[in-house]
Amino acid sequence: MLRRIFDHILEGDAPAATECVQRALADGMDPATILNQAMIAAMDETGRRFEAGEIYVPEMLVAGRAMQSALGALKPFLVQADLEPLGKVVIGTVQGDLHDIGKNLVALMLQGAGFEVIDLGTDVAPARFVQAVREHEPMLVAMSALLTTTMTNMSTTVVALRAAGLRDRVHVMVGGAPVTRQYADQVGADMYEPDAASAARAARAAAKRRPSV
Ligand code: B1M
Repeated sequence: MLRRIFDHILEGDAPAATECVQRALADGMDPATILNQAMIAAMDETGRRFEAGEIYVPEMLVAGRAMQSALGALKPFLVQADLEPLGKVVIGTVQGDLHDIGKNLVALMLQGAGFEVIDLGTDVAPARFVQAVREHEPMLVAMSALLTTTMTNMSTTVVALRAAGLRDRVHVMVGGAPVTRQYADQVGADMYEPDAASAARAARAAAKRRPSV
């Protein structure tokens, strides 16, 4: 079943991928295994094939759509309804970047961990992050980037938060494939997390302490 989910996502067959995920869950398969071993593995293989020139942007796009659709089937298993609210998180993919699968996964896990998530979507300009912090007063700003050319906008956003006098009121977490802990330190973020599950754990821990700048 994992192999079939992997193949359907790679082929961009959203209905088949979603149906297989539903069947795997109904058979009692662990959601994290489905996510990591089939779904994220299929995205990695898509990226490998794209880099090797074996597929092009349209194929990558349909694989991404199949992934999003299959993630929908996983959602009820990743979000627990009975957790106490822990505060608000403003999340978005940084300016210039349209990748949202990882960001959506992080948003889902944060929701599952008990946060109210304000999702600003993709291609989020620093000024929009600033505006959302003013409006919603979150405890955490979470930024995702998938491109080496856009990750620099994490720094621009931190600078904008600082200029608006808001940086010391929020924790800042960054993540996404090209981002590292060292890069997070460099851009003035408080936290770097490599995946959605660890992002949710770190956010829960951060909710218990004041932001440090
Ligand atoms: Co794009 N793309 N893409 N793409 N794409 C990559 C990222 C790439 C690595 C492919 C490759 O060449 N191997 C490459 C980037 C190279 C680089 O910069 N180093 C690339 C490129 C080049 C491009 C374009 C420039 C292609 C072009 O037009 N010539 C273009 C850029 C468009 C833009 O953004 N301006 C482009 C477009 C696209 C699509 C639109 C077709 C599509 C996106 C669809 C969508 O997101 N709705 C797409 C896809 C699907 C990919 C790959 C194949 C898959 C990305 C993905 O969803 N992975 C990708 C290759 C790859 O990643 N292996 C690739 C699964 C997802 C769950 O992982 O987002 O890493 P990820 O999230 C992880 C962690 O990183 C972490 O948690 C998740 C796991 O639990 N995480 C966080 C993410 N955000 C976090 C935030 C946190 C904490 C953890 O805290 C706040």
